[in-house]
Amino acid sequence: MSSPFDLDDDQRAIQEMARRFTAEHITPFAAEWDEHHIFPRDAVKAAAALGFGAIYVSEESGGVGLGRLEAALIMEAMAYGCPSTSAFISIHNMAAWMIDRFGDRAAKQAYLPGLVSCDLLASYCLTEPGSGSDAAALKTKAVREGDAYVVTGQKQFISGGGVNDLYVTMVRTGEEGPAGISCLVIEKDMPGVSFGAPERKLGWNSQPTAQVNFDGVRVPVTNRIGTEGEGFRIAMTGLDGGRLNIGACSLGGAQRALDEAIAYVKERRQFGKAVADFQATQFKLADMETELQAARMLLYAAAVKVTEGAPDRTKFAAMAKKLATDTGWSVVDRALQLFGGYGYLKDYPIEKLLRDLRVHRILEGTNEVMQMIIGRDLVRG
Ligand code: FAD
Ligand code: 2MC
Repeated sequence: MSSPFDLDDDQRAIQEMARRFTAEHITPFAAEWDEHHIFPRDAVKAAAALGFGAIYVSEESGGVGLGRLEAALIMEAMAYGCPSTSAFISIHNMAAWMIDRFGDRAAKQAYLPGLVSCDLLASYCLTEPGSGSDAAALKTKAVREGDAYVVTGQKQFISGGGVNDLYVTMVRTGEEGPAGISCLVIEKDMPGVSFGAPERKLGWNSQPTAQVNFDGVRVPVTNRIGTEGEGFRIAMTGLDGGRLNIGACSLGGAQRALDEAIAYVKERRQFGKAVADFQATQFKLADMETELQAARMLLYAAAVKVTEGAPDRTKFAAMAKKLATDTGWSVVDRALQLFGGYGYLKDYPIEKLLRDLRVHRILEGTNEVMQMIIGRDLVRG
């Protein structure tokens, strides 16, 4: 894979390390994890040993303290082996960073050492049965009683739901709308926390997705991240980075599909020659490569903006997420076409990539929500 950016030596070393890790710990097992719905806890722990559980958590808190471009390089590399597993690690990184960036000393001390080593795994809980895209309409209530909040409500589609230890949860502590939302860290074992059955999904089978229920859960006030009413901004700030990572997962999965397709068409013969020798094939590959590199360039540029806190970072993260996930899907679809009927079989990795990448156009904000963020920014007076 040639890079569109002049990555520096450190970035290349990080990329290389993530590729080697993926080849050893992820790629050989991904099909089995998918088929048998195995959550690869050991592989996640092994990733944490390289610092991949806390890529942009500060060094002061025990993290690696890297930027978002480095995170994207790591997510992209791991997604080459399994987009679902890479995305799971990405969500953990987002939740850990939120605690590091907005939590007070007590919350950081309580949770970050375990999160960095992935002895503790974290979920991000925003979506509810009645509020997906309109996230600020969430209803999960947290009522202050002395030194605790009593939390009641339901979160829907939570990645890692049931297996993870911590749930970074957006709750309503005040008025309707975004200003009434706060962010709490809720532990799996707190009385009143329960989980729905794992959802049966098209892809993302190496990690469970489940409803998380809160029934009068007493959460210490010290587990609040940020001030009361700051939760929505914290949630959205987390997603600026999360969306880059999901885009990077699409790039990695699509690059794998492109590489597999190139190898296949060079071998496969029809009409007396290799399928690679048809100009139609070469034109298709040319478009796949061009579109993938363009999406990668935008994503890396957006990552630098998020690292730097640029004023237009949210718009760029949204543009990058939309372009990378739409392009990733379309590249994998064309790769499957180049495989002919064999692409549809589980004997090859393409159909899994297609299933895994489809959901990237939906989660961490649908691509229509990305258009909304970009469009609003353009017409704002
Ligand atoms: P809806 O919001 O009901 O949208 C339905 C359709 O309407 C979509 O096409 C949408 O784009 C469109 N639409 C909605 N509003 C508008 C508008 N104003 N203009 C134009 N079109 C619009 N959430 C979490 O909080 N944590 C997680 O860990 C998590 N993991 C997930 C894992 C999986 C496998 C899946 C499938 C989802 C996960 N989600 C998670 C939830 C995900 O973020 C939501 O599914 C997503 O935000 C969309 O919400 P929704 O499904 O309620 O769709
Ligand atoms: N960074 C910082 N602050 C932000 C922000 C960002 N990226 N985006 C919004 N805010 C602030 C904004 O400035 C405003 O604050 P103030 O009133 O002080 O000016 C406040 O938040 C409310 O913002 P909006 O007025 O834009 O809120 P609105 O309700 O109109 O819509 C929208 C926001 C649609 C962008 C948001 O609801 C959204 O992103 N929806 C999609 C939900 C989503 O992405 N879910 C993903 C769940 S996680 C997941 O899927 C996983 C797999 C983990």
